[in-house]
Amino acid sequence: MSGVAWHYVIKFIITGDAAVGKSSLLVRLTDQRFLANPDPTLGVEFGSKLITIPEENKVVKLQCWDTAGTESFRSITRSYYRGAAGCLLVYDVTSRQSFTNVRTWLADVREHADPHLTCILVGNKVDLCQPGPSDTTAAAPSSLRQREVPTEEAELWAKEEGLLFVEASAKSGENVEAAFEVATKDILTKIQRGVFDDDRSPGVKLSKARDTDLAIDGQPKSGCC
Ligand SMILES: Nc1nc2c(ncn2[C@@H]2O[C@H](COP(=O)(O)OP(=O)(O)OP(=O)(O)O)[C@@H](O)[C@H]2O)c(=O)[nH]1
Ligand SMILES: [Mg+2]
Repeated sequence: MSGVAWHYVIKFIITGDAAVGKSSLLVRLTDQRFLANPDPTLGVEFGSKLITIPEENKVVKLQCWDTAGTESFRSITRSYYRGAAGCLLVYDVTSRQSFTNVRTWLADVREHADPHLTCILVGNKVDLCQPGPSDTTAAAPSSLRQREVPTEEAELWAKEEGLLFVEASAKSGENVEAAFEVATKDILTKIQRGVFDDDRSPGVKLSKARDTDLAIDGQPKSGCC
């Protein structure tokens, strides 16, 4: 694929408590797979993915910085907040503590990131509280866990804080790409309104290619030699 087969590059950060599934969400997005025993992230990890937003007729390259949830890495991970245009603020729907702690993560992001950054609250691991014998992606009955954060409560808090919201599962893949898409659409709207631009916003980069050289399937329209 051509190196210029995108309209925008958008920088995302992924934050939240340790073990809520940040790296798993990124691996699901970029590699469409789930690791049962991933190593905890040491500092930051990076992943990239091209997505298409058909409604906007745009191809967007997501550059995602997946940060460690462990406290000892905070000063390193904070330095990656600067310049991000999007943030996935992740908690585990079976952990009340991880939801309580997203307040601290959000405060941290607001202190160190672009004030116009788009933030989406992601309640991960919904598969753990979804029984259903016909649903192969749901947890086996023995591994079912109690949901500790009701959807309505998280949704309400997200609304109060001006965040987008989705529940997802890195294990089943449910809503993973959708979380990034919803946030990306919001960022594209901000670009159109002039909130983000190429000069002032390091988290957003515009393609130098002409629009006519790009197709929404991510492939260049011409120059196939
Ligand atoms: N059932 C289930 N388990 C998940 C899901 N996402 C992650 N996990 C598991 O949760 C554990 C932690 O996942 P990670 O992706 O390493 O969590 P993290 O937030 O990146 O953790 P740190 O890097 O330490 O901050 C692993 O055992 C994963 O397999 C999910 O959607 N469902
Ligand atoms: Mg991780």
